[in-house]
Amino acid sequence: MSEWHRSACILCESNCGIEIKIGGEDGRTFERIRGDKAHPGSKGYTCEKALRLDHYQNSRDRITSPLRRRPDGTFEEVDWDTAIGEIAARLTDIRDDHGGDKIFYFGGGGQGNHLPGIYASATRRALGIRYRSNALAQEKTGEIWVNSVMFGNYVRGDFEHCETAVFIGKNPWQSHGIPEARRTLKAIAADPDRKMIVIDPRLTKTAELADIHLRPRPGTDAYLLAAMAAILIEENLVDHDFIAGHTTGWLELIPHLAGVDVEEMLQGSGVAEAEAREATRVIAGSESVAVFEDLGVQMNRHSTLSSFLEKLIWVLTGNFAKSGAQNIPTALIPLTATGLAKREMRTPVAGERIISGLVPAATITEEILTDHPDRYRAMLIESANPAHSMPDSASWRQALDQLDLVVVVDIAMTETARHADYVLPTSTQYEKAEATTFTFEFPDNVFYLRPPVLDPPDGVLAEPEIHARLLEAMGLLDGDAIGSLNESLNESGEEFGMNFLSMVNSSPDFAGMSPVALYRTLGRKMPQGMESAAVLWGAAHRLAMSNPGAVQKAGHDDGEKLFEAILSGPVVFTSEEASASWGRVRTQDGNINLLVPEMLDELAALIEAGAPQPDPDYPLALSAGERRSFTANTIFRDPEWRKKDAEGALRVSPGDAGRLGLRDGQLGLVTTKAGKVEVVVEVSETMLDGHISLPNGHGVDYPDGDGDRRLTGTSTNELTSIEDRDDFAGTPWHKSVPARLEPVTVE
Ligand SMILES: Nc1nc2c(c(=O)[nH]1)N[C@H]1C(S)=C(S)[C@@H](COP(=O)(O)OP(=O)(O)OC[C@H]3O[C@@H](n4cnc5c(=O)[nH]c(N)nc54)[C@H](O)[C@@H]3O)O[C@H]1N2
Ligand SMILES: Nc1nc2c(c(=O)[nH]1)N[C@H]1C(S)=C(S)[C@@H](COP(=O)(O)OP(=O)(O)OC[C@H]3O[C@@H](n4cnc5c(=O)[nH]c(N)nc54)[C@H](O)[C@@H]3O)O[C@H]1N2
Ligand code: SF4
Ligand SMILES: [Mo]
Repeated sequence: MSEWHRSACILCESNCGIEIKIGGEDGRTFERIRGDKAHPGSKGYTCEKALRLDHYQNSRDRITSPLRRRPDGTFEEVDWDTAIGEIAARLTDIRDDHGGDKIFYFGGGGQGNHLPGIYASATRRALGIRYRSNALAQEKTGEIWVNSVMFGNYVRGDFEHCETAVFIGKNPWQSHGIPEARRTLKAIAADPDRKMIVIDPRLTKTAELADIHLRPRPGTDAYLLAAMAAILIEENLVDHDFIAGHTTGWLELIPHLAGVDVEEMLQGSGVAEAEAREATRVIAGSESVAVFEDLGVQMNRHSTLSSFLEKLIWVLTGNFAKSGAQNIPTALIPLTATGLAKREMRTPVAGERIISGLVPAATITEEILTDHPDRYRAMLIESANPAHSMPDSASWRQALDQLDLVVVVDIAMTETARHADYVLPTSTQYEKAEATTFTFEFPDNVFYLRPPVLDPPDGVLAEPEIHARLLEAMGLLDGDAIGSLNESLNESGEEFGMNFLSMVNSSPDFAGMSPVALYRTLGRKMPQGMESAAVLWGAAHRLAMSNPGAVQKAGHDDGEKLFEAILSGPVVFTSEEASASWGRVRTQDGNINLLVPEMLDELAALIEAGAPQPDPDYPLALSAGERRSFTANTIFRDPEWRKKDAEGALRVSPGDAGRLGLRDGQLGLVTTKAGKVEVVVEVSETMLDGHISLPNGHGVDYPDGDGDRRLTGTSTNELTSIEDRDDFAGTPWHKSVPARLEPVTVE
């Protein structure tokens, strides 16, 4: 019998609410999927990808037994006690011999699951793990740093209500990331009183809807944005009242921007001056402007500087803390560490800047492939596939093989898992309660704890159970504390709450371990499959204490009521006025800080360097990893999920194709410093001359019906290099990899 179940899509940060009809012979097939109209965030919206989620749930690559590597590199199945016992012993030895800080933690969650990382924080704390990273450290860390310095917090644009929407290196028609993306874009395009500005070298689906489309040459946004900031000053388009009332550093900033030669900067980006001036005037003349910068600038040259300039443009025009502009949403659990660290942390070998607690993704393998005494010795990888997703896959394979111990927690046998010593199989995101911290809605912010829709198969464990067992096996979970908490839980919820709070307050060690402690106590009282929700009890109480007004305005009297609401389905957890954002600006004086010396130095260096010069060996800029209709990182492994673009074509402009003698559908050879691949060429009017592009998420292998593994498409990180990265944040330049292209001649 088929039944509908409520859940959410796990393919991008929008996490749209869905309903899944489960049926099939085994009662485990996702037969149909539709948008959940009752979800307060997505209101029934989905894109075409959600309908394919059966390829995630019922993948042939699923693992259902712990695996241990044999000396010959093959894997054997072992039982959980053996796996946990051996891993615990080896982690303990590595900690004793080299220090817990030589054990590296990577991952913690993907697009749909952030609870593993929260439970893992207990394991990190218990083992003394100091260095960690995840996908954010190859895209968002530059922006996070700028946000911390300017606002002391994380900001997001309100596209639903803005007069003007600006997308910089962001293609929400395909990548989403704003609520009900396509509906929102179409509404802006259809309204003559609203405007859309897109900055992208490519004529994307989003750009087709735009009023103004600026097409910088790949990797040159900093030049364009510097020119736009300078135009604001030159034409006196800034909001003087806002600047005087809410910012610090304006007078000192002026000479830095007044010194920018608009014409020269625009030559650096290839954008016509009239277009850049028009876009700047539209921004300055709008009642409200929402801005989204994404991978096109964040995985590119001068990315941190571009983030700074982007934010200057909307701050100087007064677009903060109001409807339709930038705001600071509340968080049940913050996705990033906001506010500035008291002391700047650096990585142990390369001395790179650590932002938001994350080691730059591009530096990790350098700090393993060395004989430096402080190199990382072991890695715990959870819900991530760095050997495919991080820059320079070859260096990852080598680094993983060199480590003393690699443990991977995943649902599938991934490119990364193949280099592990132990692979621990976990339940899918539809077999356990899951949630994300991608809660950026404003002013009504939504959290969704999805209950499981299927039972897990025998042989897998959810991540909180894995962490709890590991800590117990290492003797690092305080049994007396757990016993005392369980006793008070038998008394009453209130008793438990008081006991828990006093333990957290009196012992930092216990506080660090508290997610697993909650799981081992409160988790046991939760309905089956909901145990991993335990940690949200603490989060709900914390938020209700720190922001009672917004929680109550959303209809929850206190932390306990909020937790109950979270257990019942998708919920608006805070509701507030736009001006509330001011209360969350955490700079020293509560004003927005305009003067960021590190970025002004980078701006001076950019001006000094002049327009970028093409490399004759690699005359093209390759965007390695464009979002298309049928890409979803490596969440789907089965290539059958794609209805089109099965091989992931390389897009080339008609001009370049003509010059290179390439026809549509022909094979081309792409060469970069790091490697060469043969690809199918798609001649596309959407491309700017000099710019070529490959999709993300391709190039994974998958067993066919006979169990033979077949590789489909190009794995872009076979073509990327770790040294091509932002000087400041260490984020890679994936969107403008120097490349050349030639036809493949068939003998
Ligand atoms: N379909 C689909 N959607 C996804 C994902 C997916 O895998 N597939 N992944 C999700 C994830 S993890 C993320 S982080 C987001 C990313 O979402 P986006 O950042 O929107 O995705 P991309 O297509 O990688 O890059 C955006 C745009 O940058 C442009 N670009 C390239 N070079 C430059 C440049 O030099 N300057 C400018 N201004 N633009 C440039 C590209 O042409 C592209 O249109 O998408 C999410 N949504
Ligand atoms: N060249 C290039 N590289 C890129 C990009 C690009 O544009 N160009 N984009 C980058 C971006 S923006 C991102 S976000 C990263 C993403 O890269 P990663 O963070 O590595 O994420 P995914 O590819 O989504 O892999 C997620 C893993 O989680 C596993 N998984 C799924 N469900 C569960 C679960 O419930 N528990 C556990 N433990 N595991 C689970 C999946 O099987 C998969 O192995 O890729 C990046 N890599
Ligand atoms: S926008 Fe599409 S991929 Fe993203 S969560 Fe919604 S349905 Fe899934
Ligand atoms: Mo991402």
